[in-house]
Amino acid sequence: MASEKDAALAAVPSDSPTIFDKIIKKEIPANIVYEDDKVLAFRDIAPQAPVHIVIIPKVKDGLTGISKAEEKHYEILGRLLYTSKLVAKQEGLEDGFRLVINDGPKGCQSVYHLHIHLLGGRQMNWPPG
Ligand code: D5M
Repeated sequence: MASEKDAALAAVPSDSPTIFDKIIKKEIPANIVYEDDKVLAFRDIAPQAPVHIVIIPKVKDGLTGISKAEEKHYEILGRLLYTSKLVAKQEGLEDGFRLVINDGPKGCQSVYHLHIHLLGGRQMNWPPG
């Protein structure tokens, strides 16, 4: 199986629909842990920690990644961060957690629909790989 790095290097940055659009439309199954009108959160298919959740905007609106953010995205960016905190609480991560946004090939991004990784349930290390 390809590593996350291999998947990221093979991914072609584009604004085309991704696997996350299929999850949003419920065309493929996902373990959804939080949903509202703007944001969806589901368990990562390849967890890197006991708790590993992906938090995404339901409407991409050009946000293939954080590097494409514009002023018009202020509100959704804030909602994504705030939702990350809500989900961390929901998952019982009182002792701490990590939020990660990968961007572009060197940032190890493999899915071009902005997402925040919420990782927890184990001791994190620094620096990250
Ligand atoms: O993170 C993209 C993440 O998306 C990666 O950790 C795997 C996850 N992923 C990919 N497909 C699925 C499905 N179908 N369900 C749940 N999670 C999924 P990146 O930062 O782009 O490398």
